[in-house]
Amino acid sequence: WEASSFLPFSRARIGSFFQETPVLKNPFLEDALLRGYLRRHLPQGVSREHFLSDLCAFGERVAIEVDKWGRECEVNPPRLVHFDPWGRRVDHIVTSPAWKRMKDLSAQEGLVAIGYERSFGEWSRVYQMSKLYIFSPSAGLYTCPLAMTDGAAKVIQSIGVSWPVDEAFSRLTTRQSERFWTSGQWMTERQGGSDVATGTETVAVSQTDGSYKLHGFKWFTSATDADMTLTLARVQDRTGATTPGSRGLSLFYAEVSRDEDGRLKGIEVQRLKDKLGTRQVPTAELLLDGLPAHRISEEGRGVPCIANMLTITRIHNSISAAAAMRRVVQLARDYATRRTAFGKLLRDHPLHMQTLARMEVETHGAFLLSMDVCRLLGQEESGVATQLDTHLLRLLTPVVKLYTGKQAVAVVSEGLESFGGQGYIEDTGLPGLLRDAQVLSIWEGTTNVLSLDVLRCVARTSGMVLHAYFTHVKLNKNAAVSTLAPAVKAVDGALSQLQMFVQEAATREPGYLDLAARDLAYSLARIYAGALLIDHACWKEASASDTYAALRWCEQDLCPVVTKQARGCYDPSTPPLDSALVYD
Ligand code: UCC
Ligand code: FAD
Repeated sequence: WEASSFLPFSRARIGSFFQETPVLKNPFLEDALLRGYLRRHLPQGVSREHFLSDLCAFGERVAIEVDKWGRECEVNPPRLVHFDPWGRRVDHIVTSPAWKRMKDLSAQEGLVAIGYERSFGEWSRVYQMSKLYIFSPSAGLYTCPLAMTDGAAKVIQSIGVSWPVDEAFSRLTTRQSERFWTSGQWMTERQGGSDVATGTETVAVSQTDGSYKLHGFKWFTSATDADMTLTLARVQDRTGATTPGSRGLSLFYAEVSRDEDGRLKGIEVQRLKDKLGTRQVPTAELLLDGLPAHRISEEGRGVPCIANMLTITRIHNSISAAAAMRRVVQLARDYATRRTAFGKLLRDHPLHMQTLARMEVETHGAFLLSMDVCRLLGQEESGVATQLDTHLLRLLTPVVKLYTGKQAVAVVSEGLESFGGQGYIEDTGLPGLLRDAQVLSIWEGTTNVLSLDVLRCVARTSGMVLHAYFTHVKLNKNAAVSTLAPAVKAVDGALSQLQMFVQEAATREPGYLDLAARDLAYSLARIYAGALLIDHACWKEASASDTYAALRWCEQDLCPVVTKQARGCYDPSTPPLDSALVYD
């Protein structure tokens, strides 16, 4: 008689129950909304079939192969080697093999190229961004260099593809992995990431051949293993003087290269940042000590010139935000079919399903907002956009970036909880999703800075961007007499309230709108998403869930700026009260 043979817990025996893990399935096939959106919008024909079958094949590859590389990027983060064994300064950023595989894959799959080949006309951006949406949560943040690469290509295209940036353009947009380059975007300095006009200390010293050498310190440079960069600096005149503020900033193109001794030309990598998330990406502090560069904007027009890059990277950010939400929902709903609590599967607990459904509603909104911006971008680039479309793109780019960035943190955080304690366990890969979501509202412009950008673009266009917004948010007449009626009523009402707010706010004291900026941006996002959800639910092939999602979305406060106004939140008396409260 051996006592141990009857005991389920002894020595190496740790019990017989092991929880089944959540399984990542093909993210394209698993995404009814993405597939529905594409079926609804893409014109029928050969291209459409190619488009959809490519996405399906890519989705399979992401689930089976790429997701593992993404995890490898996370557990094998980049490191900086300052010196070689003999003491020579080399500043090598050592990245994982998986990170390098991501670069090759990105070129081969055309993750930047598709946007420039334009084989699908005005739908090329939707195609490219659909691929990135599928890729993003498995990409080990390789989407970060891709966003900047796309942004750099866009800037080059906008100024004209000629020397000295023609070779760069062809490399940024190639599908040949051995030729493919990525780009950095070096804007932030120690004094300012939002306020680059004040914060930029980097100077550009002109050389006799017409080129420049840059001297300065870039405080945040992501994906610093890039082959080139676009960066801002102030041109020095003969006396060494520079022009302060935004009007003193010019845009420069620089290649990141090494001399015969293997040293970076004109760059010292000071250190890599120790970050909450995005650990897969090398983010460095760089001393620019005579970096050879070419000025590619007119003198003093650096910010408007790099704005094209900001537009692209902000759209990528929105897509990644929606994708993070989609991924956590996909994993959570799979897990709910495998995990039992209180005698039944999680999927059979109505309260748990309500929680996941709320996450799904947010994901619906984020997806439709982000894709609509991609649609507008594609239209603009293929010359079919109206002036109103162009205005709408300008307005919605910051609105959608700031709104989806915040949604992603909330939804991914809720998503982690749906795995219980396992959501907090590092090697499930789930905590990384939350860490990486947190950056989405910080880089490429914080929530407040983008809210103020919205106000500035309204002012600069004399309200034309808002006119475009109010013109575009048209509600389907049939929807008003269907089950969607409550949603239509809510959006209609919120839209009228918003219109009244805008008219009234224009008459208020300076600073009033600044205080309302964030709530205004949220209102613009929620109302627009409501209209998109209703519109999608009106599609003849829409599902009952599409209708349900629209109804649920429109139950929230769609116009918080009016709700808060009514509570006096923007009155001149509030700033001192806010300050007093904060510093009490
Ligand atoms: O964070 C960074 C990279 C991270 C990695 C990328 C990952 C991407 C996603 C990946 C997904 C996983 S790079 C750093 C990003 N930095 C920012 O976003 C800066 C945030 N600050 C702003 O956006 C500010 O609003 C500034 C810097 C643009 C403000 O500049 P100024 O010069 O002080 O302000 P102004 O006066 O508003 O703008 C000057 C000119 C104006 O044109 P003109 O002179 O013709 O009137 C503006 O209309 O620039 C024009 N402009 C724009 N045009 C300014 N912003 C824009 C815009 N967004 N679009 C078009
Ligand atoms: P600040 O401007 O100091 O902002 C601090 C706070 O003040 C924020 O909450 C902001 O919203 C608020 N605030 C600022 N101005 C106002 C205002 N007028 N009204 C109300 N509120 C305001 N930058 C690059 O150039 N290239 C990169 O590759 C890059 N990579 C990055 C990678 C990571 C992981 C991170 C975290 C950052 C990266 N950045 C990069 C920098 C990033 O773009 C900036 O950190 C960001 O734009 C904010 O700038 P800041 O850090 O100077 O914050």
